Parts: sequence; structure tokens; C-alpha cells
Amino acid sequence: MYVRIPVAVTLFAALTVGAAAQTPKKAPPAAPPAHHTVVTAADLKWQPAPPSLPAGAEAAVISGDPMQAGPFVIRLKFPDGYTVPPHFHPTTENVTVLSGSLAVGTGDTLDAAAAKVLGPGDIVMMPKAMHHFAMAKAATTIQVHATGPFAITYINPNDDPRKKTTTDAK
Ligand SMILES: [Cu+2]
Repeated sequence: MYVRIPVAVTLFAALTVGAAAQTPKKAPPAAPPAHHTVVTAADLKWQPAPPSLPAGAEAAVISGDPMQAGPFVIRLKFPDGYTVPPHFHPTTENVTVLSGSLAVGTGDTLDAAAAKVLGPGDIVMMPKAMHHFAMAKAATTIQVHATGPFAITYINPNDDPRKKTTTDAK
């Protein structure tokens, strides 16, 4: 007790002096937001996923911007059988399965037998630069949270839908 009391008094005095200062050296911190942000499922604006993903997926941005620096949250809807060939990202990708069934695997070869099947509530975290792939085993919705700028590099350049010509799409 003998030691603690003087320390507390000194700290209190310092706080009091600081609060009474007439010329603060920096602007006071901005007030925190007064409200939370609610995004209902009905609020989501679904649109075709970016051309960096194989055709057929839909995407909705919940927060942030995957193209800009900083955290973001998006959702993706895949039709049954949708496949994202082996690829990697410059930042860690975190995927939560919301509905459906998603098989995920690692490596440079799409190996369905080696994939782990995830269901609603399951999460997979893919460290940056790790090679991985995914296959929807049913109509599936996932949520991705990661840090932008986000990008996707396919192990096999021929898998990149951005590089495919209309001739390839036959
Ligand atoms: Cu990925």
C-alpha cells in the first residue's frame, strides 16, 4: 500500500494537468462513430464477379475495397461445380463458408481427392503466396475477408480467365 498510493497520486496529477492545458499540441482525437453499420443480406448488391475469376460467380462487397490498401469483406456465390483453379494471392485470404459446400486444397494441381470439404460455418485461411484451389460441391456462398490490394495469380497461365480469348471459350 505504501508504494501504490504515491504512484496513483502522481498519475492522477499528470492527467489533471494534461486536461487543463490551454494549448494542446495536437488536435483532439476524432469522436468515435456513434453508430454501428448494419448490412442485411437484402442490402447486398450482387453482380458478376470480377474477370479475374472464372465466369459464373457473383460478388457483393460488404466493406472496404479489394482493389485498395486496407481490410475488406466480400461475398461470393458459386454455382454447383464452380472451380477456381490453383492460384495464389499477395495477401492472406480468409474464407468462411456461409452456405453450400466448398472443397479446398493446396498445391499446383487441382486434385479433388486431396481437397478438404467445408460446410456452413467452416473457415479456411490461406497464407499469402500459398498455392490453393477450390471447387463448389453445391451452390455455395462464401465470405472472404482479407487485406487489399487483393489480386489473384493462376499457377497455370492458361487458367487465367483474363487471358482467355473468345476462341478459347468455345
Ligand atoms: Cu484464393
